[in-house]
Amino acid sequence: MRDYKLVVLGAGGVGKSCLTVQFVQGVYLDTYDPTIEDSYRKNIEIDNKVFDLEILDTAGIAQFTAMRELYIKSGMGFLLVYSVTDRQSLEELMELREQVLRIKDSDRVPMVLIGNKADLNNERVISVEEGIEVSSKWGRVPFYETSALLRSNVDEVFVDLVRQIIRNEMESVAIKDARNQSQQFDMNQSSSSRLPSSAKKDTKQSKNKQSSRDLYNKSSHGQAKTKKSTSVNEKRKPSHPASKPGVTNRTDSNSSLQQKMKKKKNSSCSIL
Ligand SMILES: Nc1nc2c(ncn2[C@@H]2O[C@H](COP(=O)(O)OP(=O)(O)OP(=O)(O)O)[C@@H](O)[C@H]2O)c(=O)[nH]1
Ligand SMILES: [Mg+2]
Repeated sequence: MRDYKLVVLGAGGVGKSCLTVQFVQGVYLDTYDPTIEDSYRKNIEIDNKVFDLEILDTAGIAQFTAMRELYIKSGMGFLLVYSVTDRQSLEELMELREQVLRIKDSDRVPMVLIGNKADLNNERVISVEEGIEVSSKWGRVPFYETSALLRSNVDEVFVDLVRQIIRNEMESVAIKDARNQSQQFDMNQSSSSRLPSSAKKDTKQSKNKQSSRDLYNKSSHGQAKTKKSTSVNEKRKPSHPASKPGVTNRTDSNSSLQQKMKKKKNSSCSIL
C-alpha cells in the first residue's frame, strides 16, 4: 500500500485544521489553536482499494511558514483553503498556487480549491460564483465550498484529491509505456537497416508486422488503462454553501503561540 502525501495550505484561521481533524477524527475543533505543523494518517477506501493517506496540516500564519517550500516539494496533492468570510485569504491563495506550480515545475499538479466556513452566511464576503470563477481561471481546478462545522463536503474534497493523484499516476504509466514502445520500434527499424539487402527485405517486412501488431496491442492496452482511469474519475459538482450559522472562536495570542512553538518543536501528531 502506497503513502499518498496530501498538504493542506491556506491563510491563518481559514479552517485547515478543523477540516483535517473533521476528516481524520470526525470531530470539530471550535477553539482556534494556530498550527505550526501537524501530520495525520488515515486509510480510506476508494473503489474497493485502500489508500494510506499522510495529511500535512500546515501553518497559515506568517511566523510559521518557513517550512512551506519543503512541504510542497514532498506533497503529491494540495488542498488550497480560503474562508468565504475573508477576502484576503482568497488573495493569499493566488500566491500559494503560484508557489506550488513553480516548485513542482508542472501545471498538472493535483489540487482542490476550497471555500470553507460556508455555514457563516451572514459573514460571507465571497460568493459561490466568485469561487467558481477562480477555479475556471486556474484551469478548472475542482472547487468545493465546505463547512468543517457541519461536516459538509469534508470527505468529498479529500477523495477528489486522491482520485486526481491516482489518475495522474495512471496517465504517467500510459505515457511511459507508449514511449518505451516507440523506442523499441525505432531500435527494431535501425537494426534491420544494418542487414544485407537480400535479408533486409523479408526481415523488415516481418519485423514491421510484428511491431505494428505490438503497437496495436500496446495501444489498446493503453486505452484500457485510460478507460480504467476514467471510470475511477467520478463526476465532480461544485458544491453549494451550507446555510446554518456557526461560531468562530479566535484566541490567537503571541505568548501562547510561542509556548506552542516550544512544545511542538519536534513533535507531530500522527493519528491512524
Ligand atoms: N463557523 C465555522 N467556523 C470554522 C469552520 N472551520 C473553522 N472554523 C473556526 O475558525 C477558527 C480557525 O480554524 P482553524 O482550523 O484552527 O484554522 P487554520 O486554518 O488551521 O489556522 P492556522 O493553523 O493558524 O493556519 C476556529 O475557531 C474554528 O472553530 C467552519 O467551517 N465554520
Ligand atoms: Mg491550523
